[in-house]
Amino acid sequence: MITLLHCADLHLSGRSDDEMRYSLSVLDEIIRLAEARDLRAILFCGDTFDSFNDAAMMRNEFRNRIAILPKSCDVFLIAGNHEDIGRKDRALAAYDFGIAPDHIIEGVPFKYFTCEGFDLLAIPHSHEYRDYAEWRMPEKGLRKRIAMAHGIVTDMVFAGIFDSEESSASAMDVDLFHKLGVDYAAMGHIHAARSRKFGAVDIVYPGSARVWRKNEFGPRYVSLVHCGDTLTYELQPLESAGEFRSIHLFVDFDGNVETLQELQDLAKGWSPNDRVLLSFSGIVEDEVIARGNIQHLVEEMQKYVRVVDCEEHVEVVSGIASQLLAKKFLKRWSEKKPEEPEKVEVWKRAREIGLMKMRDIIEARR
Ligand SMILES: [Mn+2]
Repeated sequence: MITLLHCADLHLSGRSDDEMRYSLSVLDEIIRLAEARDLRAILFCGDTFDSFNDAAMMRNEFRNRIAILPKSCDVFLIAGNHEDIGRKDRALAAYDFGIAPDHIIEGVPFKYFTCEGFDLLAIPHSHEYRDYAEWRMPEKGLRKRIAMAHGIVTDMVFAGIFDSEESSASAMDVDLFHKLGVDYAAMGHIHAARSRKFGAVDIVYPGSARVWRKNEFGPRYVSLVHCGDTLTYELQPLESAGEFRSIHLFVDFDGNVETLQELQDLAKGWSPNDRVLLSFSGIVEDEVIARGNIQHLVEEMQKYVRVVDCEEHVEVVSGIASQLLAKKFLKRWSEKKPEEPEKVEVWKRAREIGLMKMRDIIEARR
């Protein structure tokens, strides 16, 4: 029994110092995993780099890490759609990534390898795969056949899983894997982890190996593929990748935001590698006070996680509290303060809704 590591969409990026440090820390973890597990191969299934320029720029960083791997661990890398960004007529294989140049697969429909303990069909990202019926490869023997590819498998389409980035790739038919006798399809491109068995083939998307952008929720994984007479796999979470978290915070009319203490308690369950989106919404009388509070909270939370993103949907209705209609409303409202603490939030929200209505009425009169 041998073990391979299937990793996808690492998106190594030099966009900023933090992005570079963070994305490389995930590669470091993958290399540590390979050492500890005595892996036979690592399969980088596309979008290993965020763009061709990132690949060129970060090749030394990549090579230094690959150099740590024991000689018994082979490395294969297929081009994804992101390696084509800014490619011009350049070839990845012309650069020294510390990988045997013929293990970098690009610019061909596919490449076939006979390895110790498994066969490998490597399919780089392409605009179409329709000619697969003509692909010729050796008769399947006893060894398991593993494919690595970057794109969408049409049969994996469930409502709502693709966004514009993901639907940019061309689709493959699951029949491609059936026809070519594939037992395990190591897929890249879809950033959420999902897998499904179709007949004899396991189609596995481990998801992006790191948080690449907003809304990539949940742990990030690589897949460990155990291959012998039988084939099994397990998704291994990557600690260094952290998680994306989104928290909605309410700004009240006076510009106060939820207390820092509550957020700090929540942060106890977070990892320093996490990325958190704080989105603020509410109606305020004075934006300067509200933004001061928001800024303070964001700065405090930056001590707990790698990145704090901030979205503000704050409406300003200045001077409304001095309007006669609003004054009456606010007087009534303050008299209705509920006794039960769990109802206070609803009561506060009623003030925002009421004041919004007031504003509409006042503006309509003008
Ligand atoms: Mn990707």
